[in-house]
Amino acid sequence: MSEPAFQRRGLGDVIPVPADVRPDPAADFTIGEGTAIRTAPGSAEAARIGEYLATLLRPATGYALPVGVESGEIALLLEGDGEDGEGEDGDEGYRLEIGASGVTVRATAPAGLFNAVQTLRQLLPAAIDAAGPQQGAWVLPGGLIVDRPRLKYRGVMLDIARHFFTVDEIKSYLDSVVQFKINHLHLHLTDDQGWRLEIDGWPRLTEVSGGAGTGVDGAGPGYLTRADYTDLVDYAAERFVTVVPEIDMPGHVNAAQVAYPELTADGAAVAPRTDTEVGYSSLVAGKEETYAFIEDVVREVAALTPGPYLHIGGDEAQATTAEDYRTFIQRVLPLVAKYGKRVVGWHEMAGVELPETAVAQYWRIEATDEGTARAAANGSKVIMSPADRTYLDMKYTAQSPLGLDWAGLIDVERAYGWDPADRLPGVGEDALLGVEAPLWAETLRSLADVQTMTYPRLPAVAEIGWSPRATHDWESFRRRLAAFAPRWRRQGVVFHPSPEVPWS
Ligand code: TNX
Repeated sequence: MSEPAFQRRGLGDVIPVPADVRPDPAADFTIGEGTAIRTAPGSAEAARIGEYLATLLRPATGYALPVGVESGEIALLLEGDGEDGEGEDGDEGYRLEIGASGVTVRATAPAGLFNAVQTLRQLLPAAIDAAGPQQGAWVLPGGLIVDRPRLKYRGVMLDIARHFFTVDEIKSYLDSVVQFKINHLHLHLTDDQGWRLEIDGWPRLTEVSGGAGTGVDGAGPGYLTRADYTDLVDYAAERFVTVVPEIDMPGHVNAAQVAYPELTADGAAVAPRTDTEVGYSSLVAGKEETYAFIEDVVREVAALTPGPYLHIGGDEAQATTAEDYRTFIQRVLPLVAKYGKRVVGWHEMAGVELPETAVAQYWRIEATDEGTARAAANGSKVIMSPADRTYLDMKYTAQSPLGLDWAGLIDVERAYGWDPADRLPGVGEDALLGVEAPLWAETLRSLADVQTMTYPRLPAVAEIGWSPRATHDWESFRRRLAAFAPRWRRQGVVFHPSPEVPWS
């Protein structure tokens, strides 16, 4: 590779760009043969994050990088930051000081230490991502970073219903997205073409609708057993990512009805679907069987999910009358609450009066949405996922072999050039829970396909969610983004080599 793998990095050369960066070029630190990692005494979490940092650095450096609580030039400490007061930076913030004699990270919570580790990784030369020992100087640029997120929720969504992705593929995806301080993974588990999560008492959901021939073009089989799902949730939690499970209803349910014909209006069997039509299936709002089914599913998903959210879809219910939609949503909202979860739904759900705790996810391309604005005025939070900016399944250009184009073409500048607080009238900064980039899988077949659509656009959405609005700058962003080419190549992450970015 021709790029300078050991080029010294600038202190602000990070995505998302940190809130406050004060370089001190006289205070560079070089990781050496004898460098050790010291973690907060008494904190198993800090020790685990220290070990995670060492695991990232050992292959390329070839150094032992022992982790302990006694001594070490790289310190990961849990405490108030002394100057601004305890807890000032919130759970995810951190303070990173790089000086000639060492590196000190201070955070009030383990999530902050983890975020600082992602920053440290990016501050090292690109060669750090090599699989084996490299000869060169592991210089960290000197100075101080004080960082915290603008928005609490920074998510990515993966559709495993249209095309199934395995636990290992999803784990690999998680490992790549956390580098950009993404902290929620929304799993779209069910749709017309497939049902991908095992549900106790309803075995045909996955036996039939997670079986051979399911998915777009019949590319299945595949589903997550309960153990798989738990394994994923744990893996995500170790990376400070909350899994948000989505069971889409009352539309997008053909796969459930294939498995259980009693969920249709007349109880007659329906055929499996492997095409990409939307808006033709619906659960039956006036049938008690519907709610018995939904309650079993919600109870099970809630029990398997430690995070606070349960996403009930609610989108594109064109086969449900407005009255039935209202009846249905009003029956399901209390069920989600009964099992201790906070409901999230696509913003169509906001056409129905919602409790303040409900979260609406805006996904359309229109400039206004009355229901979402009303929900925000009523105290509900909003996740911004406008399809014309954040949809990772939109083509980059008309020539993109993968993806759809119903929301337009989304190049990197388009993914970066917007602000979530300006997107919808009535939905300002205070109403935002955060941002999310959904990746629908109608055209995707492999992890490489997923990566190609995700990179380099996800970093744009991640920066919008994390970095202060005042730092927003396309020229700066594309220069910082360019530095990821050699990193992604070494990590085995495929990306679209967008010509807008001066790749190194
Ligand atoms: C709309 S976004 C959908 C999905 C499709 C997607 C394709 C949303 C809530 N519904 O069913 O997969 O467009 O871009």
